[in-house]
Amino acid sequence: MKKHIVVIAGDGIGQEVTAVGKQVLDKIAAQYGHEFTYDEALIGHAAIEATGSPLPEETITKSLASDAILFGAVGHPKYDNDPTAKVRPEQGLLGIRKALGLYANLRPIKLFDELLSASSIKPEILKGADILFFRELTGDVYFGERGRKDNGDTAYDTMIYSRYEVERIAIKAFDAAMTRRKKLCSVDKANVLESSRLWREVIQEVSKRYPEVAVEHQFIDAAAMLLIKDPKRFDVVVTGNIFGDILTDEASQIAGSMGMLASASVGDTTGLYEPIHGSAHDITGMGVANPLASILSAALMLDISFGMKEEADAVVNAVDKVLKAGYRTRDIADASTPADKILNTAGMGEQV
Ligand code: GGG
Repeated sequence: MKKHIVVIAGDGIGQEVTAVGKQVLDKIAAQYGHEFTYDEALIGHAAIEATGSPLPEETITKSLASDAILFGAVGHPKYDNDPTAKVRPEQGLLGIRKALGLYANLRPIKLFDELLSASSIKPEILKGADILFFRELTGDVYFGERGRKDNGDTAYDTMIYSRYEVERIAIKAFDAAMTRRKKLCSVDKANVLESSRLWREVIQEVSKRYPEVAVEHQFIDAAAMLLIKDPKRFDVVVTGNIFGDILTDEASQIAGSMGMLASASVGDTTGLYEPIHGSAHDITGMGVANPLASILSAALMLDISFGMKEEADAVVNAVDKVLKAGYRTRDIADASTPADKILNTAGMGEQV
């Protein structure tokens, strides 16, 4: 099969891990007789430096013309320390999700047994946990009206959702639940927030079309607690943009590290595949970032965008094998990992 992929590596370790994700795609193409062609595009701080914009028009054009996007990360510490900056790297990522209509962000919390000890949660609580998060991606406080008033002394961000926005992500999550253990947990804050009350109303309406799926509703605070206390109770979790962002960072500790979690952003156009982690400037340039989230994102691309299930499974199995052989990047290593098994970014890529 011929597929055209746009690589948007972005900032910081995004460059380092995406190079490895692409290497794995190349290996798959060679092994299975596919032809993958690539183009590159700018985003985030790298794009601001080159063009003045965090999301150049060319990046959108190239993305729309592609079969899939392999994405890295955006961010730069200089903006974190400048709250008045009007142009920021993150606008690139939010902008491309919106421009491409990528409203559903799938974040599988896949626990490799070999990494049970890498988590600070007890193995007996973790073993068998398998959760698929659906984070809504184009609404919420991320896209609601925001601003300052009272001469800048008061700031506001508006949490906003429409029935249509909730319904379309709900359908994706219920469809997924039907292919899994038929359990769906919707996370909101309906005891306080009006937008959450609409969220819950729509989930309840959509659930009537899926009588086989057992639905529960949790408030975000309770969900955050239950995720650590009893992760196995969850199958599919559907939630809004900000709650999903926070909960999945928390859930990365079930998988052992932020460096393990892949994601797929899908919706109206070309799918975008990226690790959930950011640009991690504290380790940028050191060559030690864990590339497995990028590799597993490439596997999601093969499966979801290209329908190459066997190839996707081959990638996941390769990761499993490498972990079983004891290889670790330093974020998933522990005191028992022999020094010669601790690999850098390129070394882990080579093993996979
Ligand atoms: N690969 C994910 C990434 O780059 N995250 C940085 C970021 O700014 N994310 C915004 C968000 O998803 O909430």
